[in-house]
Amino acid sequence: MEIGSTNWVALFRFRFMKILFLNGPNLNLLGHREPEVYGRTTLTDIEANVRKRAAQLGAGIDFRQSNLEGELVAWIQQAKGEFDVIVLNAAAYTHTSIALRDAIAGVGLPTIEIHLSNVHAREEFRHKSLIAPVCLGQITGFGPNSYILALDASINIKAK
Ligand code: DHK
Repeated sequence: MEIGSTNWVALFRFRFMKILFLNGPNLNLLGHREPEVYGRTTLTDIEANVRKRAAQLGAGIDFRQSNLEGELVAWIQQAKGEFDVIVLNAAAYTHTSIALRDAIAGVGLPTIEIHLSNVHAREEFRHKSLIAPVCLGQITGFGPNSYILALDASINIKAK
């Protein structure tokens, strides 16, 4: 249906891109935890910045943290049909979790792996990411800005 130059059907179908930000274990301690590595910015501050940028870009976001592997798996599974992209800082589970990797592969949503620190410049056990092969890409080492870079990257992902 077109009235004047407005395509109302297209407008009705249009919905904002929705991005799910997931944070793994110990990220609730940001701001106090090893500040020489992770800085002084809290996860609440990061969320506020992400929400501000998302509003500018016209994207909807949900921002969650869990210390439990199973809860992260459940959230990835539930994201299907509700979110367009997952941005995942799996924290230590990055290096250990086959369960998270299988959830990402099983759900098939575009997923971006992020880290505050440059994991490749740290201990050897952090160089290996079990989730990287099933993610679109990795953003690592930009501190809180890793989240903003991932948000910008998400916006540019074309729906498959
Ligand atoms: C956070 C963690 O908690 C570590 O286990 C990862 C990641 C790196 C980060 O830099 O955001 O190795």
